[in-house]
Formats: sequence, C-alpha cells, structure tokens
Amino acid sequence: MSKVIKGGTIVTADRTWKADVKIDGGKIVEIGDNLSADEVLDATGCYVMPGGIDPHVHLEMPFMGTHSADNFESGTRAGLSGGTTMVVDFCLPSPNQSLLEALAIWQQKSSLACADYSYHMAITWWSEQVFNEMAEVVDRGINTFKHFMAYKGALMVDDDEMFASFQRCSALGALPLVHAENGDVVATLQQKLLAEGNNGPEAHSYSRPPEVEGEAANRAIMIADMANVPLYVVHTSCEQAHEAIRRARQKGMRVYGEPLIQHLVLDDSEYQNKDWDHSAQRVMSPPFRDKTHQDSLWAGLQAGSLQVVATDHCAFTVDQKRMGVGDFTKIPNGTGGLEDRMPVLWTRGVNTGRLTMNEFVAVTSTNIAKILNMYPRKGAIVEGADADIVVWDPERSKTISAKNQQSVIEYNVFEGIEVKGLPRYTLTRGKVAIEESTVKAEPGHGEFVAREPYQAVNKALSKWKELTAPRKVERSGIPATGV
Ligand code: DUC
Ligand code: ZN
Ligand code: ZN
Ligand code: ZN
Repeated sequence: MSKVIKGGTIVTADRTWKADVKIDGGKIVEIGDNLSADEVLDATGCYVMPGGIDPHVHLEMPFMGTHSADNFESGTRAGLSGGTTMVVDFCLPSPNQSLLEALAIWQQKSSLACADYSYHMAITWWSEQVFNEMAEVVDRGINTFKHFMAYKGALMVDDDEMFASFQRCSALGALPLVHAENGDVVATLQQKLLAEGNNGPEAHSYSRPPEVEGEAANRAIMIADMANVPLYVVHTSCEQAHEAIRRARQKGMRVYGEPLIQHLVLDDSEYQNKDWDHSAQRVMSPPFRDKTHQDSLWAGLQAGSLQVVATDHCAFTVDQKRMGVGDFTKIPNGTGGLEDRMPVLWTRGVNTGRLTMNEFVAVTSTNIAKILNMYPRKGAIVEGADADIVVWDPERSKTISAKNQQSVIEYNVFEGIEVKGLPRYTLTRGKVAIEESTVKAEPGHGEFVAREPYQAVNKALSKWKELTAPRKVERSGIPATGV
C-alpha cells in the first residue's frame, strides 16, 4: 500500500522546499507536487525531514557488573518517539572473547529492534585472532571499530594496541572510533579521591577533568595520523578535546567530533545536588561540564568543527545506580537520551537561532549517514532512499517527564525541560511507528544495515614511515663491545 506525505515542507541538510513525498515498498519513490497514493499523511504546517540517526547507543550492554536497562525494543521505541529512526550500537566483546562470537550475541539481542540498526565493533583486547577477525567483521558490514582509552583493567586498550588496530583499520578501509579519556590518570585520581574520603557522585566529575579528555583526544589523533586513518572521537564534551579536533582538521586531517545532547544542555552543577540519587543518575563518562565547555560545543556545531549530535544512551535504573553508594567508582556510568535528543536539540538549537533547520538535519542525521557510509540510503529525502522520515510539528510541545517516556528507567535527566517541536509522525521504512503520542512501533521490524568499507583515501601528515624506513648507515669505525 502506497502512502503520500502531503502538504509539508521538506527540510534536508542542504535545502528547504515545499513538496509531497510518496512512499512504496519502504522506499521513497517520488517527490513532487500533488502526488496521490492509497493513504495520505497530512503534513500541513510540518517539516518533513530524514529520520534521526543516533550513532552512539548502548542497549542491553553488560557493563560495570550489570546490564544497561533499555534493550533493543525499549531503546528503539524511545528513539522513534523522538524522531530517531536508526541507532548504531556497540558490540562489546569481553577481553579474550572472539569478535564473531560477540557479534552473534548482539545479533540475537537486536532481533527485538523496532527500528533499523547497525553496530560498531569494540576492540577491547589485542591478538592475532582479533587482527584476523577484523577482516571478517568488515565483510559482515561493520566498518567502524571502537577503542576505549579509559576503563583501565576492563575495556581499556593501551597505545600499542590502539596503534596496531588503527593500522589494521587503515588496511581494511574501516574507521576507528575512540572514547578519549586518559584511563591511567582517571584511575589514579579515583584512588586519591576515595582515599581522601570523597566517595560521592560529585567525585566522579572530579576524577575526570577536561584535561584527561583533551590529552587522550590529542594522542588518538596523532596515532591515527601515524596509522594513516581518519578518526571519530565519540562524546566530545570539552573545549580541550574540541580544540584538538579543530587543530587536526585545520591541518587537513579527517577527524570527526560527536557532542552529546546531554553535554550541550546539562552542566556539572548536577553533581552538587544534595540528593545522592539525583547526582548519581547523572554520572556518565565523560561527566557533564561547565558552561564554557557547552559554549565551545555549540560553537563547534555551528562552525562545522563538530559534526554529529548523539546520546551515548546507556540507561540504568535507580537501583542499578545505587550499586555505587559509598564508592562513586561503582556507579554504573551512563544516562539516557534517545527519546529527547531531537526535541531538545530543536528547542535549544533551532528555536534559539543557534542552528538552522538544515544544520539540525545535518547533525542529527545526514552527516553521520555520510561518515558511516550509508548515505543516501539513510539520512536523505531522495527517490530510492529508505522511507525513514520524521514529520516534524514545530508547534507541538511538551514538558519532558519520566512519567510518559518509553525508556524503562524511573527518571529522566531532562526532567522538567519544555520542548517545542515534536514528531507528528515517525516512519521507519515507510511504516508509521509514531502518530503524535500513539506508539505503533513493532518489535522485530528493525533490520540490520550493512555498511561497506571506505576507499582508503587518507594521506598521513606524519612522515614517520619515510623518516624511519630502514636506511642502514654503513659505518667504518664500530667500537668493540664487551671489553
Ligand atoms: N560512558 C558512559 O557513560 N556509559 C557507557 C560507556 C561510556 O563510555
Ligand atoms: Zn551478561
Ligand atoms: Zn564512551
Ligand atoms: Zn558510549
């Protein structure tokens, strides 16, 4: 049965125009005036935009002694409710586990997804087996590999492992991602704070100052350049990391930065709340920062030095957070945001004049579709694209509250924030999943989106390969040894 979205204004990353959109077989089949179809969706007064893509979520992830609370069903349902039609989750092998074995577990979990999804593969350990399996992972449509520079003793990789993995990415046409925080310094600061009796959630933010992120971002950027590969820095939260990205881009490196909606609008005063639960519920890594850093992130989105807004959606219940009573290092790290990313960014970005509507589409959908090599199947309103579409009503408003959210947790870090701009309809491959506040999302509808490797185009700035290429110096006088 064909559908037409009628009477709206199409907004893409590069233009805005009035036209109808016809959908058939899950794809956009025609864009034009006065189109007709079996079913009409009224978009009068609305913007018709590519559905959001959240490239950074952790659904049902084993982490810090527990599992993140939203699974692929509640997570993707939350996304759809807020206009996000695709998520990219992190497949996380435990150290010594085969990447392919972990992938099989993730495939099982994602069979519940209500919207399309893809994975990044995490490199949590290094061996010849991992080296070999990376090729198979790319063959299976996963062209991105994540590296944790923090979580010492658990997920963290050392520089030698990161350098080896980045070179492997370069050879395979894959893009490395980094969680940029200096895990050694964090671990030292955590122990110092605990020893001094600072065991509350505020100490979480003291243990992860912006410098640990700036140092790690810069280190990863330099290593990526030496490995001749582009780099994507996840959850860029501070000026120091942004500065490293800006500088690298200015020099001609392909480095991307991803602020989270949480870091753009919530600040570190949340950790000073008298209520332990309130502060612990906001514990994530990197932690919320002060206003100076927020201004830097907004400026980066406006100037193009930062390209993508994500959530790092990793939700934990009140009880899970309480695992860290008496020791902040045991509070599971993570906050939710899948349902709120687009309405909050629209309200604080577009409604305030910080972002144009086209920039909004770019940072919530199109840029990441291009970076992850799935454009224009995703992130575009063009004939032939998947009909992942949000019909956005700029006049619909609500106050964000955990009382009516899709996430299974009991609280919401954006609680009480008024948003103006919400989906009238969200369509996933042509199916209406959300119609105003009615949720019609179906578990199992979501499909895996395979992504091809990239053409290896990066040209390293570093001359280390030439400079250290074997050019043995022939010497005449060699001192005798062992005398
Ligand atoms: N940070 C979080 O807050 N949660 C999940 C993983 C991460 O890096
Ligand atoms: Zn488990
Ligand atoms: Zn991270
Ligand atoms: Zn994450």
